[in-house]
Amino acid sequence: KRGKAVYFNNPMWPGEAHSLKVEKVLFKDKSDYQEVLVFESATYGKVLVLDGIVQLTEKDEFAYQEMIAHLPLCSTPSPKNVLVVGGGDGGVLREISRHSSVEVIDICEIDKMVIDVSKRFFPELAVGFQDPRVQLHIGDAVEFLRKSPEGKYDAIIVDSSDPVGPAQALVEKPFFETLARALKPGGILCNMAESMWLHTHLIEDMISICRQTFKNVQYAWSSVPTYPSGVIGFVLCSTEGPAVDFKNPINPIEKLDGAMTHKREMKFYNSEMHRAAFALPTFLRREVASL
Ligand code: AAT
Repeated sequence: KRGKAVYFNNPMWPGEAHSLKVEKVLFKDKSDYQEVLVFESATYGKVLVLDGIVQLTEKDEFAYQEMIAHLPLCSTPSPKNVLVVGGGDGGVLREISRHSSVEVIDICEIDKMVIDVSKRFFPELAVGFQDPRVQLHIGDAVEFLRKSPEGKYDAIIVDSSDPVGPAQALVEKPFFETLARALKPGGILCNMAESMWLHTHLIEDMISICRQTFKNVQYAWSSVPTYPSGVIGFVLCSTEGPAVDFKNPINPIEKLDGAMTHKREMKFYNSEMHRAAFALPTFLRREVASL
């Protein structure tokens, strides 16, 4: 009885739980930051879980990684310097590497165990680390951005976990200020922004913080079956500088050499999905008043 109650106690989604049948636990350990679990599921392939929260499954990871990477990178004419916050599995790196204009891909992940586990169990994602443009920094992104040179990046992608545990500070105003400072004029931020069904208040807070720091702020979303409520959102922001029209990709993926010739074809993102991602249901527009 007590065991069952624990399932429904996650503060991010009280009263509900999503289950996947476990065929075999492949790895379980406690890092300095969180509990790391990998299991083989019956129907979604291998699954990575941090502190009891599903971060990715082999079956649907591409929907999230492709959207969080290409929504910002296809919204900027020729991205050169890109930073990933979190994303230690390497999936977002894999997607960024399709963009041949990119010269530097910095990644700041707090937990080395996530990287090691991904290299061992998720080679299709960890392949992202093999790109010679990738520079890995292991540490807290808050500290990394505090020290980052001003105006370095064309795009920053915050692929971080939910704001319980090590990612808590990543949804607070001082962090967004350091992100804005690290971007070039007209540079773009794409931030994982939870579920419209479960977290309208979190989304509202994030959007209002971003509006204080950035010029242009938009919300987009995508379907990811194994994330709570089956959807995940993204806040896209640009700094003062050339106007950015997020809804119409200026750097369409269909025109990139790397996009289709890459060893692994894309499965989710295309320009039509990009435009569709910004269409918002009426309740969300109403609840997040400024959208
Ligand atoms: N692409 C997989 C999806 C993730 S992983 C999020 C990563 O962010 C984790 O590897 C975690 O260790 C890292 N992280 C958390 N806090 C910090 C920090 N302060 N600095 C650097 N990295 C950090 C996200 C899935 C979203 C799930 C939605 N429910």
